[in-house]
Formats: sequence, C-alpha cells, structure tokens
Amino acid sequence: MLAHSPENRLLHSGGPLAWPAVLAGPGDGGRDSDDEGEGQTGVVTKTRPKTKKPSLYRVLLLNDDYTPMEFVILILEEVFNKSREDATRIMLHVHNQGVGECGVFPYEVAETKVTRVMDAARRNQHPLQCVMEKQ
Ligand code: TYC
Repeated sequence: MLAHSPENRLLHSGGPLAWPAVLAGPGDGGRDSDDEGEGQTGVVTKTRPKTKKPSLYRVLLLNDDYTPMEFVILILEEVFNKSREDATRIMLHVHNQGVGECGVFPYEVAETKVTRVMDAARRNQHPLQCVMEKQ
C-alpha cells in the first residue's frame, strides 16, 4: 500500500535520463569498480515529506440573554482550557459584541468542542449556542 501511494513515491530529478542512469551503476561495462574517487552513481531520490496541513476551524460562542455569565466562563475554562482571566474576557466580548472566538482547531477537534458545549448547555437548560466556521 505504501509503495504505490503518491505521498511515498520516490522523486527523481534527472528527467528522462534518470532511470537509465540507475541501470548503469558501478560494475556496468567494466569501468569504475574500484570504489575510489568518483563517489556514488545513480539517481538522487527524495521521499516527499507529508506536509498536508489540516483545514482549521474557528469555534465561536454566540450571545443570548439568558445563559448565566458564570456558566459561559466555566465552559471556556473546561472545554477551551482558558484561564479565568481569559475566559472572563472572552465571555464579556461575546456579551458585548454578540459573537466571539474560543479557539481555532482542526475539524474533528472543533466538532468535539462544539458538541461538548452544546451538550452542557442542553443539560443545564441554557440556550447557549456554539458554532464552528472554516477559517
Ligand atoms: N448575555 C448573557 C447574560 O447577560 C451572558 C452570555 C455571554 C451569554 C456569552 C452567552 O455566549 C454568551 N447573562
């Protein structure tokens, strides 16, 4: 599976001449079998590093008139690992501006956090809304 996956293929930089150069390695044709001076022959290959970065999603809290401020602060501490100071600042930002960012995460992490917030809000019968948007 790995041998033929695009990420794992060997890259050669020699163009059309590269592959024949491999076949004409040391010992071919009787020349250069003493291993001295000229160094290695063949194709320089490089494995392509896996650099695909995940899409990131902002997780946002929305304001409402009923969810207690203390509950929002607790959510920010527990779900988003904010200090009490940062949690209070973010909660007040949401309270005053209507919406605010709790963090930026890969898709599945963002989704889990939204679910945790919405579950906690529902369990406690608060109308707090939490959404995610692609950055
Ligand atoms: N506006 C709410 C209140 O006055 C507090 C609140 C802040 C609610 C942030 C939701 O995402 C929120 N009790």
